Amino acid sequence: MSSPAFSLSKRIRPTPFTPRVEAVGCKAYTSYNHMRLPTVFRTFEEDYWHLIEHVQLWDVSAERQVEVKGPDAAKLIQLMTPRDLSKAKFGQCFYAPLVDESGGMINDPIILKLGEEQFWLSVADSDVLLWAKGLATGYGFDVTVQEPDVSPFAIQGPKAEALVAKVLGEEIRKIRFFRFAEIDFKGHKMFMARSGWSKQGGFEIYLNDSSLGLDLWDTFWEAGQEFNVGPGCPNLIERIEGGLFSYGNDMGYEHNPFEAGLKKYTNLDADIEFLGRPALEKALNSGVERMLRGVKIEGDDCPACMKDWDLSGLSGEPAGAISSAAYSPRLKCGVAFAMVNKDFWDTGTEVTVHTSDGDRKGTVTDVPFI
Ligand code: THG
Repeated sequence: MSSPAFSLSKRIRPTPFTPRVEAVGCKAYTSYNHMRLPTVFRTFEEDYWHLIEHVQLWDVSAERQVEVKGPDAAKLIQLMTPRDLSKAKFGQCFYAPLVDESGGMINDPIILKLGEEQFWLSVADSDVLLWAKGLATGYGFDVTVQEPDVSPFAIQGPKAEALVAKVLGEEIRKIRFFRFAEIDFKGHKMFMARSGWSKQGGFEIYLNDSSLGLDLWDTFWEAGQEFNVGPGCPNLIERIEGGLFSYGNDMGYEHNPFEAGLKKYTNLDADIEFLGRPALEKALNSGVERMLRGVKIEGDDCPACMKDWDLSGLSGEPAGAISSAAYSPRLKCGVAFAMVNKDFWDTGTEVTVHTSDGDRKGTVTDVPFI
């Protein structure tokens, strides 16, 4: 049975790189922040091997920036997240859960501090722009909240550093993980961070002028020939192996950061003011009933692309649900994330995975898998 195609229109916005992404064989998009995010070029598995062996150019423009600027910027940003940003400095990136008044997750962006009064939230797929505008208006904050013309372009893979050094100069090797610096691309100043949604290493250039998108792509493409550069995108297999959670798939509004496995980015002990603090304190004290965990699934493939499969204990009790799954060519089994009920979340617990292709044996594990 073939599934219907997804109709593209202006509401699923093209990016500054779309013509190139399509010219080099993008096979499918997902919609992310109302924009096109490529999901596959050759096959998930071919894209995966190429990513872990070479270097890829990724159009991750859909990771939109929500810019908060003005005298109350730091206050508004802190209000949105339980991660302590009081000591944040220019040049640092922070992975942080955003939570609402009830402690539910609104998003899990990377936060960049551009100045004392200027931040970018590099957001996952939910409407943080509207949430931030609403808060700014409701609290009467002296800030502007807008989406600037900024489109992240990622260079990922083991040869990424060599390629980026060739194009932008040896200095870039000094940029540390989750730090950003100003770069010069043909006379245009932009920010670039050592970050990206893979565990293979690499950089993200925050392209700040859409009209330069094709030139940026072509420059890296040509310089990358000697490194076997290829097109790529966040890869389902690699990101599950590496323990990278996808907002909207693995967690959403209905989960708090503890359930989402993001406790280490939640600083309840810090003297900071954020929405949902009472709810999160309560959740921490009473403990949560479910948590995002890894599940290894037996078998030499992983069926279908929709993975909303139930889990049960060996005597049939409900144990949770799978949220993402793929076959791992390196581990030679299925790897999945699942929201797992408390009684089953210990490492090594055996469960039954009710896949669309029949039942499989599963074992609860820690993430990352690799
Ligand atoms: N890059 C940029 N924006 C983004 C993403 C990105 N916005 C949406 C989405 N991805 C945000 N989610 C994540 C999740 C994990 C990481 C980055 C973005 C990540 N985590 C590190 C890890 O797991 O190893 C740890 C980071 C830390 O501990 O500080 O890289 O990819 N621009």
